[in-house]
Amino acid sequence: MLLSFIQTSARAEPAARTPLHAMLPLLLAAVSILTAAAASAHHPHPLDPLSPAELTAVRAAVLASPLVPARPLTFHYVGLDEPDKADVLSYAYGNSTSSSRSALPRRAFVVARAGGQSHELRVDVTDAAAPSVLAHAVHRGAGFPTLTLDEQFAAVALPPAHPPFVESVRRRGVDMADVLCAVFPVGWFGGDLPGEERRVVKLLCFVAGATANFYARPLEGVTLVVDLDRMAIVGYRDRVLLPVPKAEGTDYRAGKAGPPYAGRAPAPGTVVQPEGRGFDIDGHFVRWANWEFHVGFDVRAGTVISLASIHDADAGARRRVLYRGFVSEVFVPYMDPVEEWYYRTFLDAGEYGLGLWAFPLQPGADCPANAAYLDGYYAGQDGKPVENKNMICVFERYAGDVAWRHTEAGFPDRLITEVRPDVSLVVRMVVSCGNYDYILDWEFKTSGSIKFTVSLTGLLEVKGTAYTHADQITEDAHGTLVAENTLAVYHDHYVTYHLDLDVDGTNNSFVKNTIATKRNEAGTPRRSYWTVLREVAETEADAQVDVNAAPADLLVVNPNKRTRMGNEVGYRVVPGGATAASVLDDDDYPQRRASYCKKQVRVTPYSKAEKWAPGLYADQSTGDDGLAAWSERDRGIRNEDIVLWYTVGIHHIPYQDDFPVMPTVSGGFELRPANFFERNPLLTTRPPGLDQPPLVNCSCTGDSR
Ligand SMILES: [Cu+2]
Repeated sequence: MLLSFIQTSARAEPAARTPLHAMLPLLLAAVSILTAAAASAHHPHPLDPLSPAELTAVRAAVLASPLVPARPLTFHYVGLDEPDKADVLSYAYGNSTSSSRSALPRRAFVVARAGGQSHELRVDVTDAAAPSVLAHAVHRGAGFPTLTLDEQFAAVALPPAHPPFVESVRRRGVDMADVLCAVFPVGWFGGDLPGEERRVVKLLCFVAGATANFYARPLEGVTLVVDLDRMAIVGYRDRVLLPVPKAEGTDYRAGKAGPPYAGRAPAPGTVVQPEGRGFDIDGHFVRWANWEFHVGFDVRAGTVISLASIHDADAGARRRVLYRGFVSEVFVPYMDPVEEWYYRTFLDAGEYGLGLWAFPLQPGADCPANAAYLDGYYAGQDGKPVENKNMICVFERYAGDVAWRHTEAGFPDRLITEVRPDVSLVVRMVVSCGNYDYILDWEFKTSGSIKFTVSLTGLLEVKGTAYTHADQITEDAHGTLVAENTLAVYHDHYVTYHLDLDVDGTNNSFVKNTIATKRNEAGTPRRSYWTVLREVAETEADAQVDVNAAPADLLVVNPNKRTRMGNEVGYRVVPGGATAASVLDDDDYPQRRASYCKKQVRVTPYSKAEKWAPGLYADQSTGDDGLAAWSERDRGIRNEDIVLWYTVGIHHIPYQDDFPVMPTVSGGFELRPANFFERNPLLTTRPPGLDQPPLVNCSCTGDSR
């Protein structure tokens, strides 16, 4: 949302001294704009993200197309239009050898704005030297595409030239050179027929001054409205005069927040892998231990994992787990109904772009010393490729955990102990979407599990207030007083994953194994016990699950594949500590836009068009073309190609400990094999120390007690 990264990356001076109008040129210097790179000698994999050369070709084709003659034309989304799934599967798992596989077409899906309309284009770039527009349509429904960085920078440059704003800043005794503004989507609150709404955003402004944490110092009460198509201020209100919170105690930068540093520090440490990394990165494919998967990038979703499969040593075969998975949306509604806050109901992926707001990871801090890094490329507003360095890291995690163990003390003459240390592979991206930071991890385990972890950190969104002590608060303050004149407002985070699971094949079913209490009628002294009621979901309605409603195991199974014992092979969805669901009223507008957030689990039949939970056009969306609306058709999902949608949810009541920068809080879930393997796939893993140096944990078998 804002420009704070510029000061640290491109300027040595304190952030506070950078006036608003100086921001845009700095940004342009801070990112490297690439010209067309030489086309790769190799065919890209069909799921590879668009290369710089392909992005350049997309731009050329769109700008040359007579279908969209209006200018200026701005690019809001350019992403891979992946080939049909059947074609990708036969490419990836078919019988042909890699040398004989013919390349699939390379196509881009584009959303551009021109002439006050949103245009959708499909562009073929199979031959990047001769790209062609295959299809074009004008979006007629509600909503607008993702905001570009350039238009946000242009918008936040407007207020200092707006006389009423200058007066508001003066009234608060603030130096305009210390003021920074940020772009806030307006949400949707009824009104405006689709196609008639204006593409507007609100601007809220803050004071940096002596701190980098300007979010902690809002110019509360001042709201500007900007029409992005006209790039002009079309609304202004200075509703209430409140103190600007002081800068003292808000900075988080080393040297500003300390010394003194707190307490005794942990000893320095690093991960050493004497034989080097245990994984290979071949193009976009990562191969590690028994796992193989493709790592892609999308400017809206960020990391995209595809074609994840696991080698089953007992079966001597590679088995499919996941076709494609990514974060579909991050919904963050705030819970203060006043004028300056009621509309803060962010859809971070659709409105801002998770990949767009992912910044270079810091080696040795964001990711351990043994990490490898992947770059990403996206199209800027002008369509030219922009390089995003070190955006995804991949590393083996030696956390000191145990994969499995047993000590057997039952023999009178000896003690048997077998331990296998846990090592996993993490794929990480960090999204710094304005004030908040999301650390998004995919963790692959040799047991076959995939763990999804969302870690929240960064800066709270706070509201200026007259309160200086909690005792003064006599009515609902909608937040926690975390500092003088500073209320951290209640809000939610809903991170929704799109997971096209293909468990051991394309067609799967969704199974609910509900724990049900039974009365004992066996004549033994027990009064009750529980057993499992197994239900296979027939349609989408059967698979909308509130995981807190009743204890149950939720599985995606392949009804066409069974273990030797006759159990259907499957994967289990294991919620992990962040299972909040939205408690807003059903008729509330943000709830209608993200109504899927009332259930953590949903299942839909696979449709290439159904990627984005709030719909393709998230900005000012109405919910009429999103996950919940699609599911109203209540399509069949039994033994079909199905997609699991899982929402990690956190009700966030802030506390003082979260201020001025929040210690990381994590939640997530796990996909865990459930009758997928014939037995524990780690049974035959070699214990460390047997024929290797004892580097991690230990394993010992002996006679001594
Ligand atoms: Cu939060």
